[in-house]
Amino acid sequence: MSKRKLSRQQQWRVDKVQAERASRAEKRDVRDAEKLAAGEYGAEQPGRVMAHFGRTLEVRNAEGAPVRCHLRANLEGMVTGDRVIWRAGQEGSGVVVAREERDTVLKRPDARGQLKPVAANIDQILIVFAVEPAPHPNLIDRYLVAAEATDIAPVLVLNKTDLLPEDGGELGKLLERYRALGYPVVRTTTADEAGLDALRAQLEGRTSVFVGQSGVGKSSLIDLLLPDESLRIGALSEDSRKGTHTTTTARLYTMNRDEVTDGELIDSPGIREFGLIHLTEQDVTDGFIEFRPFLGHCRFRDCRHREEPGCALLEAVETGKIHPERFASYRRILDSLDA
Ligand SMILES: Nc1nc2c(ncn2[C@@H]2O[C@H](COP(=O)(O)OP(=O)(O)OP(=O)(O)O)[C@@H](O)[C@H]2O)c(=O)[nH]1
Ligand SMILES: [Mg+2]
Ligand SMILES: [Zn+2]
Repeated sequence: MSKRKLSRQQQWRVDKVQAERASRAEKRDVRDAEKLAAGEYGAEQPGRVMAHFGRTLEVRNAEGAPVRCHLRANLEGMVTGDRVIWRAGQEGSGVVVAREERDTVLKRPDARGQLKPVAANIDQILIVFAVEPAPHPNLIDRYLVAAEATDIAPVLVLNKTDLLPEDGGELGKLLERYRALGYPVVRTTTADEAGLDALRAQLEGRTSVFVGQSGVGKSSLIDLLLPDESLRIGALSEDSRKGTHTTTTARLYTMNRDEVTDGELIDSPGIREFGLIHLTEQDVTDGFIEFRPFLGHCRFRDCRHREEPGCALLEAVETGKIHPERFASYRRILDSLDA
């Protein structure tokens, strides 16, 4: 009895908070509408979302300058990289009134497993990993599967090569394996220019999002590529070896050369694990690109590539056409989908 009463009271409180929120949004909308009608906002113009903080956005105007904008209450879910229509208000701020169609969007599951957009209108995903903190065994495969499922081209970047042993170590070998599969790979270190030049060449003329574990050096690399910007970089402490989540929100930067835009870079917060629970078994299979020539050649049409006789994938592993570690990684990802 008392329990029910309490929950009714809780419900009432939740309703009240929601009603207040809606009424605030409504008031703001009415205010916007009045201002728009009164001509207090300028003409519609295109812009690009550089970063967002709740319902406040930083929009880049046509001249490349940042404008702080708020969002009309009927608009939701803007992300860094979105192309928008906005109108200038007084005092240098503005209001975003519409979002244009997205060419591409990178999504990832949040802590509760809900799929959330991270960045929009991007051409390539830079999967950054490092000698320290060392990648979990199948982290790179998980990123690649996620990238293949979005149709945005992935690029592998091994950073902190200054910490590699002379012979390149296990990670050096691993990287070559991915190069052999056809993925572009770049080795970098903030300690010298050679790798940065290769990275710059890979970024030119494209919009790229940097993803990867916290502490691998995403912000450090972008900071070096953009002499005019200064990014927050993780402290060099014992703790930062584990990654400290220094970057907290995705932000778009413009790479210029001779005053001409020559590529766009999006820094993103590091993540512990790239969950793939939003993908189907088929998506995961398709995400292993070297499996493709063998798919459809198993004896059984519904082969799940476990122990079935006449499985073309298992045969390819036997004959060395598919690397056994990649296949083991595939199995592990499938098992994690069931969990
Ligand atoms: N030795 C070495 N250290 C590096 C290199 N690149 C970055 N670091 C260091 O790695 C640490 C983490 O760098 P960040 O750039 O903050 O890493 P991040 O990937 O942006 O991390 P989050 O923002 O938390 O996702 C800092 O202490 C950097 O100085 C490198 O090439 N070599
Ligand atoms: Mg960072
Ligand atoms: Zn099979």
